[in-house]
Amino acid sequence: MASPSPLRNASHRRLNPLTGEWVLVSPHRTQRPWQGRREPQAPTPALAHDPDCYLCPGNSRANGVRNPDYPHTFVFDNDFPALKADAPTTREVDGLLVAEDETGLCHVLCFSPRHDLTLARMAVADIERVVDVWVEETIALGGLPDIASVQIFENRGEMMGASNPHPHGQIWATRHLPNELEKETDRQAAYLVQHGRPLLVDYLDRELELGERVVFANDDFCVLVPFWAIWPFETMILPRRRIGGFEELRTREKTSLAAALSQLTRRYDKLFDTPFPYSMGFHQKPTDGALHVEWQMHAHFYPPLLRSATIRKFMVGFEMLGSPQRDLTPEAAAERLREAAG
Ligand code: H2U
Ligand code: ZN
Repeated sequence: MASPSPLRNASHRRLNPLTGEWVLVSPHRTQRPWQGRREPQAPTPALAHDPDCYLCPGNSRANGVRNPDYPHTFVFDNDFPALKADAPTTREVDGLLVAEDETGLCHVLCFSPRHDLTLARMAVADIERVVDVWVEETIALGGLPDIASVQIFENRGEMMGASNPHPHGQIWATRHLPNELEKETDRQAAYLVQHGRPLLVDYLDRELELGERVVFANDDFCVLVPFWAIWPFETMILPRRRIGGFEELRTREKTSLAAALSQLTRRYDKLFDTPFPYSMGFHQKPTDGALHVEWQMHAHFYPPLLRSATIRKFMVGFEMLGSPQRDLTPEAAAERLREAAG
């Protein structure tokens, strides 16, 4: 959609080319009366080391195992994993009732020994160590037989169900492609066949030409609010060259990715003057042994906040039963995030 577009002020729907799904945009609804107020800010953890935290160095976890005195990052097998490495290979089909085994590995990654930090408050050099672990985990888990996908993610903040304020993320490696990865793989593969270029390479080229949804860019990565964003301040981090997965990152690109993560999370915190909750994660090429030249790795940030530190967007009603809907346009959200610099 080249601007100015007649659709811009009317309700319309936008296609997500990565999934084939539509989002409803209702820009006129932002003129609705709003009697909002500013809430007291959520306190940030004051302790650098919390003796009651399961993730702090030297402490015992819920199952009694003691964490090492780790100086930077720390990876461990999730003590309550959603997946186990061993399950019989079976598939049961009874008409519409279809089930099959799913196996995999669940790791927890502490980003820092400091209990009171978040990505936004960590030094770029320390975030780079987190990126290094994501590379190592992708290579180690992705290299295992029977692992088709390495899904890296972080749930940040109580609002997103994070169990603990200690900065940490998770890595789930699975035998089958999860839904989102399967959709994105199919759509990127079809686009490559049809256009001869990767979908997200073409997409970023166009966004950089238009500029209106770009939040910021460095030498190797661009952060933007996608044209088809569902969450009010949803963003993507996209590499500027074609990179299928973490193991393809060059040294300089790891630094640039850490810098982009730092800058984005700082802007988020600034937006409502609160530690910004989100679910974020990286999509990368499947580790099923195929080349996957259609794949462009990227991060999705899905933050729920809409208007303030506590007023969030709910995905209910029409959104659960029909399609996601938003009032604030992606262009307006990008502008707000551009303004939240510093
Ligand atoms: P969140 O990312 O949702 O906060 O989850 C953290 C994970 O850490 C969660 O999956 C695991 C939980 O099972 N965990 C342990 O493995 N051991 C513990 O002692 C506490 C939490
Ligand atoms: Zn801690």
